[in-house]
Amino acid sequence: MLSSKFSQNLSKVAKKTDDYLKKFFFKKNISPLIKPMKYGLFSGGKRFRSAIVVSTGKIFRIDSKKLIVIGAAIECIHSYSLMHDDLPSMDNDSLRRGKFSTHKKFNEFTAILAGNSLLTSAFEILSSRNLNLTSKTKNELVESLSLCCGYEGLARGQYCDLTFEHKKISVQKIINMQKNKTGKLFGFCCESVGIIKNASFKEKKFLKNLGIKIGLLFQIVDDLIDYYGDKKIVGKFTKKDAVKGKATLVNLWGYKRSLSFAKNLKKEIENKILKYGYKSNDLLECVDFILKRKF
Ligand code: GRG
Repeated sequence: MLSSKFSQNLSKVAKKTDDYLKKFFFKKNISPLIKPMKYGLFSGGKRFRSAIVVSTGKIFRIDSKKLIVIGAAIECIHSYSLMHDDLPSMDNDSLRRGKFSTHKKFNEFTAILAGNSLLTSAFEILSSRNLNLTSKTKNELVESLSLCCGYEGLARGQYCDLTFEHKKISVQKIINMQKNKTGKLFGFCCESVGIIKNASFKEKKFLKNLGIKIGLLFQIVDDLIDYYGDKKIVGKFTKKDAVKGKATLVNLWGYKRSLSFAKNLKKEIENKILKYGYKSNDLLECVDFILKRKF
């Protein structure tokens, strides 16, 4: 069972993130791309990445307003990645978050351009004057987010995910692909807090690796949900990974062994977080949610 305190916290963070994003895009209705961008962005995502930023920030007592801005930038990139992931040339999915994927609702070129625009919006948000951080800190945030999205991060992971289809891929290669595809953005969720705090290089690296492991766990559970989940609850078609010959632990090992791997990974993550003591309770709740989630 999900703790009601966690559900309330997640809803609060989701609302604050959405409020920020609605305000950010409010005055920008002049572009015809705003409508498909908003469609992809406000289609009912959990805003879990934003919750990871806020919970990690709590450990270091960082002003939650700044954390919401960082979370909003990350959610733009996350929504962009889903819009492109659903395209016919990628995973070819017509359903996302219980609604038509953006290219089904509009068309392919619109989904590509609206996605690209959400990517650049993330950097517009991070470099904005309204974000009360020094230029040095903003530069570091922009540099780190750029690295985690592109050829060494999400795009690389997605490239491997697609090229690995219907091939026999080793466990280590699957894990590396998932760390890039999903883990790196979670890595930035945690590392960004260290950057704002002006933490040591060692601490920032620790936070980044912690986030990558959290993201890996999130992806493995996503694959478990694809195996057993209900389309109505998940908001997208399930049982696709087997048909597509996706390189996942579930397809390689089966459900039981993958679940046991996920449980051990969760323990490893919890042990790492414990060094922060009681201030890390919210982050521990987030990690707990990952294995309990049904959507
Ligand atoms: C984004 C820079 C960039 C490149 C595009 C298309 C692509 C490269 C990457 C796709 C990566 C991808 C789709 C990863 C899947 C991650 C995942 C488990 C998504 C589901 O996340 P939830 O459950 O979704 O948080 P909601 O709908 O709640 O937001």
